[in-house]
Parts: sequence; C-alpha cells; structure tokens
Amino acid sequence: MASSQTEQQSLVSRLMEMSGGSYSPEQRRKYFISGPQWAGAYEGHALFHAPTREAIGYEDVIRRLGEMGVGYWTTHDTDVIPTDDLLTDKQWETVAGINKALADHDVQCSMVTCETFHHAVWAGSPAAEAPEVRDYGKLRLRNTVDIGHELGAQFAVYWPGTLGYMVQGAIDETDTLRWFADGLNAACERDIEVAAKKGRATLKHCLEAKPFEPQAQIILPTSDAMMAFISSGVLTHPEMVGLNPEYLHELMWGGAARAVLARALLAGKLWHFDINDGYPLKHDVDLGVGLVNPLDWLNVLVLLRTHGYDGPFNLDFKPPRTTSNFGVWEVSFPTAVDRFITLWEIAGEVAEDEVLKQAGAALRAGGGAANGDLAAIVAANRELLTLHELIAHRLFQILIGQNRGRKFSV
Ligand code: GLO
Ligand code: MG
Ligand code: MG
Repeated sequence: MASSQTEQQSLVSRLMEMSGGSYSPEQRRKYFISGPQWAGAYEGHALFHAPTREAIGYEDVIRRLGEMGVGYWTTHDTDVIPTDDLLTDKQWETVAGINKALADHDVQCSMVTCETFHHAVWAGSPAAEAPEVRDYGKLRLRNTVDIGHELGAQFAVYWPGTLGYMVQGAIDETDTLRWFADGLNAACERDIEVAAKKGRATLKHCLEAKPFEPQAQIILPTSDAMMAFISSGVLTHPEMVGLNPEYLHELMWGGAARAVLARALLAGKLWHFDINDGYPLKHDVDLGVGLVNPLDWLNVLVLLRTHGYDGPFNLDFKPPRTTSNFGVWEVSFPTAVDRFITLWEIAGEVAEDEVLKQAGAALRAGGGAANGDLAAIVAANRELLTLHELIAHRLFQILIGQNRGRKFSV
C-alpha cells in the first residue's frame, strides 16, 4: 500500500514513466501551445464544489510551463492582479514581476483577457443598464489592452459569459449588444493608440462564445452568432475582431466543431482556439483535450492542418478535482500537451495516407459521363459513395495505429 503522500507521488510518477510516450520540452516548444494561468492555478472549486487544491501564483505556473516546454502563457487581468490593485501603480509592479518570470523561464505571454464575469460589479454584465458600470467596464477593457502590450501579447480574448439573463424580459437585448460593442470599440481604439506609441502591431481581439453558463440565456451563444455580431455594423473596427472558438463550447449546443471552425476559416476569422474536451449537450466540464472525443479531435486537427491554421492552441481545460497539486504538473498538463501533439502528428499521417488520398480523389472525380440524365447521375455515383464509410473506418484505423501494422490477438 502506498500510504504516505510521497509514496503515492512516486507511484504516480512511476506509472507515468511506464506509460511512456512523452515528448521532450524541446519538441513541445515547436508548437504554438499556450497554458492559461487560470487552468494551472484552478483549485477545483465550483458552485457545488469546495476547492481540492492549494492556490498557486503566476511564478509557479510560468516556471512549470517553461520546464515542460509550453512556450506561451495566457491570463485574465484578475488571475494575477487583485481587482482593487487594477488601474493603480501596483498593477505595474506585478506586470514587471510577470515579465521577469516569463524571461527567466523562456515563456512568452500570447494572450490577455479581461475578467468580466466574477466580481460583483459584473452582476448585470459589463454591458449593464447603469452607465457607471459600462464606463468602469471600458476602463478595465482598455487597461487589459495596456497590460497586454506591456506583456508582449498578440491576442486579447473576450468571453461575455454574463451577457444574457436568468429571467426573461428584464433586459433589452439590442441595447445590450450595442453596449457590448461600445466596450469592444473602446478596447480597439485604445489598442490603436498604444500600438502606435510602442511601435507594435495591434492585438487580435477574439470573441469567445459559450451557449449557457453562468447565465441561463446568452445573447451571443455560438461562434456563428459572434460572426454575425462582428459584421452587424456596430463595431468601429470589425477588421480587428475575430474569433476564439472553444471546442467544448460548440459541443455544448450540439454543434459540430469541425463545421464551426470551417465557417470561421471561410470568413478569415479563426484567430485563436481554446482546446479541451467534454460531452455534447452538457455543462462546461473542460476536460483535457482528447480524453472524450479523440476521433473527433483528430478530424478537427486534420481540418486545421489542411487549411494552414497557425494561431495558438490554448489549453483551456480544468484539471479534475481528483487531481492533486502535484498531479496537475506531473499528469494533467504534460498529458494534455502530449495528446494534442500526438493527434496533430496523426493528422499529418491522415493527410499522407494512400487509402484516403485515393478515396478522396475518386469521390471528387465523380462517376462521370452522365449527360445530365438524372438516373445516370445517381447510378454513376452509387458505388463511389460507399467510400464515405470506408474513409471513416480508415480514420479509426489511423487513430489507433492500425495503418502502421498495429495487431491485436490475430
Ligand atoms: C469559460 C471560458 C473561459 C474563457 C476565458 C478567456 O467557460 O472558456 O475560460 O476562455 O475567460 O476569456
Ligand atoms: Mg475558453
Ligand atoms: Mg469551457
């Protein structure tokens, strides 16, 4: 029996070692993978859950990411600066400390995001009726842009989880949308000023949708709703605003992640991507990438590889409450990173697979020579379309390594 914590930790480490298959920190650093402060520091708390882990600060999260080979870090303003210190000189002391930790561990800050859902001031959302709440919201959004430039970020993300309601009829949705746009416009305008002053590119401002939680009804619930909002005429700089879809958030409304991403790719708005896993039509469980839907994930990565997506893969998951502080860094983070890289590599094999190449080419060529005759068109494709199921089987084989000769009992 492993009864002491030290013995249990050695058991976990030994079984991790036995599992094998880890990438080296150098290999991991080749990917644009980012680790959120809030994921590393998540204590396991929720509405029905007391914390199961101890608090840790940015120094530890950045050090751990650097050591394991995750080259990028992301944060909310309040993950690292208490709300009362924001907009005061104290915040710049913290920002200087963060820049030192980033440099010490060879990690870069890729994205910043403004917390507009947790503090009591956001009870009615950052786009609330009261003008003073919205003015404070604008200050905070502009301040997050300032912090982002100071930390060297390229992206700002906005998740408006409070932009909605619990009870119907209490808010006017069109006002809320315009007021939300006012906040984004203030952030973009500040960005243009600061970027010019610092000789840096402006940030990419990315909207992240989630269909519900914490509000019961959300006014911009899906990535498609976000795209319609971007082109609705209320933004002063729609060209500065794109998307940060989250894999699980699209599953939560029953969407097909690949199709969502395809629509964003066509619109040129797929700039940032939150990666995780979970179950369709359930709440936001934020499990590690690939633990629930590895085949779907493989297909998502095939799409992204095929279309040259070069933005970040942000590990927006939550280490389960059953995992200890030790386990977060020994198991949660490295295994999530390594499953992602493995799936990315397998997606490369899919692109090169001879069966899939020939099946795809045959389907695209069609049966031919039908002369516009309806019955002949149907007949010409009758046998070819069986290839759809064959392709799905081949993808399963590639996922489990059967294409490389993996054998079971025979
Ligand atoms: C919550 C969201 C949240 C955002 C974060 C960045 O469900 O996924 O974690 O990604 O606030 O804006
Ligand atoms: Mg997210
Ligand atoms: Mg989520």
